[in-house]
Amino acid sequence: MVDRIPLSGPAMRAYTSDHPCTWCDGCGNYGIWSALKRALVELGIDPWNVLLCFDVGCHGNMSDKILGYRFHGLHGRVIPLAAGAKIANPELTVIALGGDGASFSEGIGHLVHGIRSNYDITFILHNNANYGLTTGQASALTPQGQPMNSSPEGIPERTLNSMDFVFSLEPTFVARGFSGAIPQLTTIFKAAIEHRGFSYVDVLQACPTYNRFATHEYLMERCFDIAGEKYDAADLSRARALAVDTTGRIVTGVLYCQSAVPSFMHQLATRRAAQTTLVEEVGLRDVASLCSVFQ
Ligand SMILES: Cc1ncc(C[n+]2csc(CCOP(=O)(O)OP(=O)(O)O)c2C)c(N)n1
Ligand code: SF4
Ligand SMILES: [Mg+2]
Repeated sequence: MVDRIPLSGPAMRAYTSDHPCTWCDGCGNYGIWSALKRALVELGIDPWNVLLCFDVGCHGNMSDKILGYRFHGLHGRVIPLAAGAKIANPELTVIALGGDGASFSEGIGHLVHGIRSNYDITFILHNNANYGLTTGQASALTPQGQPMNSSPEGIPERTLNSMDFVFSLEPTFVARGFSGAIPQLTTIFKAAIEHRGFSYVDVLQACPTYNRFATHEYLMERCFDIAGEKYDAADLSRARALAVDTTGRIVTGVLYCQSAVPSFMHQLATRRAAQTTLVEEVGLRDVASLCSVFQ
């Protein structure tokens, strides 16, 4: 893995868009945005070799604040979009970015099948523990009883333990980062991109406007980098126990990595012997006669 910006390859400006950011002051999306660009640059990935797929939400507004190929899809549907693109062109680096609202409610089924299929994509969860874009509604990851804009008395439902849920699906890569720790987040993103399978990265993201319970300061005090300790990231049950327990310190870093499980394309019998990508196999077709049916 490259630790510094390489002498050749893209520079940060290759990913720099002219569009100004519109996130609130202090929003954790700034940190995730910076770390993502830095990770791509440090890995020497040019913008024309990456596809960034965005869900709908505050985080999704990153789609025109960064360069590279980008797709801004429907709420909760980012994983199938990204998986389809990767299947069509396995040579692309494909990254999907989604919010906690989208990923653990509208799109939870896609998350389940993304992990079990082990598509070779990186999934970055912008976990601000609320529906930010729709002005601070409770999501499945908001603490039970926490007063929110749409539920001043707090929601009655129990909070979904997202990490326990993800580990129950036998993932091949799980990491947790914090939007205020950009160098560590960069290292995590690089490891996730390099993993050959579905990489799940939970980023605890500050949302000063609507999340008053897990603030930047709160996360700063509790987040602890496991990279500084002797740690075996191949031990699933230890990783799961560490990930689930956030009562004291919150363990961050690459928590689990299993590279022996083949990715979806390597399991797909019909593609195993293929010498070309599906994108290369798509021929040019004249669809004029087909369109005439609908005139
Ligand atoms: C199927 C569907 N449901 C709901 C919405 C409305 N909606 C748009 S963004 C959003 C909140 C997004 O929250 P989250 O996914 O956590 O992202 P954040 O804004 O917090 O980054 C909602 C409910 C929608 N566009 N489509
Ligand atoms: S509402 Fe929260 S997540 Fe959305 S831009 Fe503002 S601080 Fe960021
Ligand atoms: Mg959210």
